[in-house]
Amino acid sequence: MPPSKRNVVNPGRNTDGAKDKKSQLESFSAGSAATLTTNQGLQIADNHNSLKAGERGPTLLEDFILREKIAHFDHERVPERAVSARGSAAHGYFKPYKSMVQYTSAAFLQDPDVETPVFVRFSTMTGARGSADTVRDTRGFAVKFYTSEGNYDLVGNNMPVFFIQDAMKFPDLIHAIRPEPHHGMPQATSAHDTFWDFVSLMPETTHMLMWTMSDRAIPRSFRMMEGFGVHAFRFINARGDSHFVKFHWKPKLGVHGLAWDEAQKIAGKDADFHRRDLWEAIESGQFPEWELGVQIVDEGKEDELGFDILDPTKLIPEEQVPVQPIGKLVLNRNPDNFFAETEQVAFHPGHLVPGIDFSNDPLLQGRLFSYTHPQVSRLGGSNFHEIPINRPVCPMHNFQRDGASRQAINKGRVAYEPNTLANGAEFRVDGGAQGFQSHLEPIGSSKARHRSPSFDDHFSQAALFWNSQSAVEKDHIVSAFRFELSKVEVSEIRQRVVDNLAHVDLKLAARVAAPLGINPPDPKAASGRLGFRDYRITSKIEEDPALRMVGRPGGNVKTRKVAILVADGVEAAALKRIQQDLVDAGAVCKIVAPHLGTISTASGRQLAVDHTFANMPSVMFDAVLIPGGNDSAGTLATMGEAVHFVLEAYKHCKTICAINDGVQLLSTLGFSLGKDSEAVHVPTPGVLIADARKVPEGQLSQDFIAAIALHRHWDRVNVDAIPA
Ligand code: HDE
Repeated sequence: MPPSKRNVVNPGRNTDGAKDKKSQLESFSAGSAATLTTNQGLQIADNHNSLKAGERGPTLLEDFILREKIAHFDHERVPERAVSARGSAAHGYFKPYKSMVQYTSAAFLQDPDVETPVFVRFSTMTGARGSADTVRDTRGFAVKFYTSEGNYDLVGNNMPVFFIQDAMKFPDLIHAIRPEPHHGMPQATSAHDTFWDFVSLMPETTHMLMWTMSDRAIPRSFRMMEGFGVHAFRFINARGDSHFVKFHWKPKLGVHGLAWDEAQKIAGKDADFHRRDLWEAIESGQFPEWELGVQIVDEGKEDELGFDILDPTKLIPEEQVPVQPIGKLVLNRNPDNFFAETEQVAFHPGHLVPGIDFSNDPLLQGRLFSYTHPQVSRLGGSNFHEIPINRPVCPMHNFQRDGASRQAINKGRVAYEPNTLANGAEFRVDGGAQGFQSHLEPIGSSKARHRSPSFDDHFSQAALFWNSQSAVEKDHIVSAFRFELSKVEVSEIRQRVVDNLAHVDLKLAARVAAPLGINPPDPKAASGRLGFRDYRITSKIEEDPALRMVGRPGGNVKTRKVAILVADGVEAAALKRIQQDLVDAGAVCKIVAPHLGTISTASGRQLAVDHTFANMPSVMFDAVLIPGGNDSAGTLATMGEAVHFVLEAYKHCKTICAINDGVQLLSTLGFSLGKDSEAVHVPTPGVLIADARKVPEGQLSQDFIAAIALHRHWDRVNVDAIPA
């Protein structure tokens, strides 16, 4: 096709696309009214009593009002998604930094003045709709862009690779990771025999296993996760040139994980932890932001990467191809109705716009068949695109007709193409230059049902990931493998996993194996096993700092939650100053006390209490402040709940600051005020013990804020010895 006939850039229709989607949704919204009616609009006089044959008689079949209400209730539930059932979503916008016209004709990537409305849904992969948020799992990161050329869905994850290389294995993977079919347990976790049985026989899963055993699988917040398109896609420009592209979402708040013990406790104390965190941040005006980044590889140069760009178990190291930031995503509005929006939104990697196209990644190709089916079964038929959250903001017209719950009233006698009867002239859509044009990739090969040998390397990037981790992150990965495998009952499975891990790193495998009651790892054990490829490429790089989470620059305290532990007699003066500084820096402070209501300060004022120790445990916070006041500290030091609060915060490596007498609460940890000359004593990373009289004004706040901004102090001493 001549260049002039290819996709013509159709720039955004206005600069306020975000408003278009909002007003579209508003036209469907319903509020409450002063009267109640049936679904037919008939006013209801009594919504408390059914119609009976006499006051104490049986209910009459005639009661159409009762029947309508109960019948609707009976059908309130729709099937949950087969994967990613548990999710949480928000509205926002995307804005490019500059025109990407050189690479793509996609309209939403052309004009830095155009905001494209988006709806983003985060999810866990494995658990049921009612499962907990903080389980160890991959997170979905699905973005629907309502562009001026139609909806574009970037349906990715918070990890840049996937377990398997070919769509054919997806049902097996999901059957293995889900609750075991005979007894339906365990929920939302991979820590059981069937998962590890499957992955131990599928060494291509090894790289993804490294990611899921890392702290990436227990994010502190959706707002602190990276996102990845995973597969290679294509950018196509107006001349029809193709470049391979990998998509990245980089969170403004950094990439942070929970401690594993903390994640498990949160799952019980607040199963909605991530959902609540996203909701509250948006409600409070602290809008989460990500940068969209791309790694672009010239078509024809992909062989120089040293691995197959079509293999979804491989990432392109950022050291090899840097990520260019091309725009920003801001989430600034919570949904009005969870079911109507978050539950009914229908993503599909095949929702594409001109200027973007697929690669032949066999996992991506399989996804293109899959996503319509669950929407049809979940959302009641083939008209799910008419549900408000799924409608494009640009005009939509075709001759698809009828079906369950059809909304559009298509007028006229013409429901076919070509035709002359619609407008008197011939209407024919056949080889036009406008609209979506598939990339014309030359294909000249025979059919083949086998894996390309270029997919045979299963370990080199798992090793790259391992080598790129900091020492504490390595410790966490080892602990995660140990935890999961210790739940596996069949010892041969445990053995197979560590024998595979020996191909990543022998020391890693030996550390994992040590407490599992099995033999030391044997790298030779797997040789000859079906599915095992003794083939390894030489990575062009040894380490990639972008693969670690710890030690990245630029942390801050925005939206970090600080617990202030008080009882009657607390010294409020120093506390008020620090509290104000924290709030000014964007942190959220909550007063935790033995009871709700107020407590009396040392100077006789009243301080309002937000939470009690019983209703708000330490795992809900990022940092702890213990103000001075002999009576307050003395009371807290005798309360088991308060002592446990700080022990647990210490064990989870959170920043703790005690002022003056507040240090009494840390005596179980063996900490006391520093030497006479010391204003702020730091006995171990992230523990600040201050003598308020000696600290210069503002200094303590600064030190405390800087320590919280580091997220966690994973290298803290004696953590394993602390009972909490
Ligand atoms: Fe999905 N996936 N998937 N997936 N996926 C679904 O679609 C599927 C894959 C991802 O918030 C389902 O509407 C197959 C990779 C996300 O609504 C289903 C294969 C990645 C979401 C489906 C994959 C994903 C889904 C379930 C292998 C990361 C949630 C309900 C060929 C790049 C989207 C639905 C949301 C959802 C199938 C592989 C991400 C069953 C067959 C790889 C984030 O259609």
